[in-house]
Amino acid sequence: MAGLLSIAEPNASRPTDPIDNQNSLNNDLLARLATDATKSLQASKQYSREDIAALFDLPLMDLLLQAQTVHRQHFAANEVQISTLLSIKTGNCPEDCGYCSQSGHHRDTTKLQAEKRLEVDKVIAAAKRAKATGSSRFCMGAAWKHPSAKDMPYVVELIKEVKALGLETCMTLGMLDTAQATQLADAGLDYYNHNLDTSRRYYEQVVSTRSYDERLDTLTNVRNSGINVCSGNIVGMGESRDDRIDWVHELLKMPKAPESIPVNLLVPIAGTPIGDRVIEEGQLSVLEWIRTIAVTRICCPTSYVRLSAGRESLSDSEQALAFMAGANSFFYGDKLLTTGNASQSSDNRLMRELGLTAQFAAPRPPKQVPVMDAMSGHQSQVVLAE
Ligand code: SAM
Ligand code: DTB
Ligand code: SF4
Repeated sequence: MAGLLSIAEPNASRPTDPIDNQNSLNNDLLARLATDATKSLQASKQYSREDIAALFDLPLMDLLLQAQTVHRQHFAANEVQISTLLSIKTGNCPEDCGYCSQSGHHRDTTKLQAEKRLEVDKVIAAAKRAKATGSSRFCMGAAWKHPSAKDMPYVVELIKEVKALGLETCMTLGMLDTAQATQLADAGLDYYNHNLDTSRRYYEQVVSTRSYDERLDTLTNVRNSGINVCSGNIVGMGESRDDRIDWVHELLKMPKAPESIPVNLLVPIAGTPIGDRVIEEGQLSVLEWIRTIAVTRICCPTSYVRLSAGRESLSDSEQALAFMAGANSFFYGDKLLTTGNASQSSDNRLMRELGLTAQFAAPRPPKQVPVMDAMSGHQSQVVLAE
């Protein structure tokens, strides 16, 4: 157990009270965590819903220390993956997500200026700028329920051209069927982002135009296509701690945890139902977002956990705590999709001050298929041309 927490023996002479009971529960969990962390990379399977709830309940410093310990067992301690985001089709989305500036359902109140598909050369110019400033992944987002047949050649061209620059590619285009997922995989897409956003229970208070199961179906199609899965949440929409626990539990119920997990902090956008409510009632404590990051890190030890929306409003110290909690990826660039992001200059300074370095791109290996030699019966892997 070298390097892990030392667990204090409970003091038998003290009377038991609810706090003592909680502490001994925490100590049991910490002892198990210390053992689990030395086991296989599949540790994510081992946490039950009760375990996840107990992790959220840990004293913050215990939780942070444990999360940072798990982080260091699987990743270079001070290395972060850097992505840049670009909206390739903005606004007028037919979905009614209660937090989103881009929903057509809220356009009279958000007054967001909708835009058509961005021309390929403009996307490529933005990707080149992202590469020049140190990003290893370029993420393209479109405000669609799902891509249409006529959108597919456009997104396939973007994937190929962005990859040719030596960048990893990520897209978030709404729902995908199996054929679309395969088409994107064949084009070489490295990651597909599709967030569950919250628990199954709270989801229906957030969006009414699609179901949680439809979200899970797309994630299954992405996983089966061989594209890496990027799937995260939003913290601070008015959901409860139980909803955050259930969201983590959903990740663990998947056949494999997502390779990338963005933990968004709600950006309350005036004119959206959820944004307006949060602006009026006040935001959730940032420490609860940090707890969510730490629990996600412990439960999904080999996933990249990304600081996504919400960084613009955070102090250096709050962001440092988020990295301490095991986050190892963030969006770089002055804009997210429609809202501002922490500025590049403040991120450069923060990385220097924290001693963080950028990880270089590691594109998804080419697709391989098993083939059998008809004469000898010998099986081998063949690399498909992209
Ligand atoms: N339309 C696609 C979809 O919904 O999958 C892709 C774009 S959508 C904007 C991507 C994600 O951004 C959402 O799932 C949500 O998690 C996040 N997001 C959108 N608006 C946000 C906000 N105001 N604050 C925090 N996260 C937000
Ligand atoms: C994700 O989880 N967060 C990013 C990315 N995936 C596409 C989007 C954040 C959007 C924040 C609000 C906006 O800029 O419109
Ligand atoms: Fe559309 Fe995505 Fe915004 Fe929902 S989150 S309204 S699907 S762009």
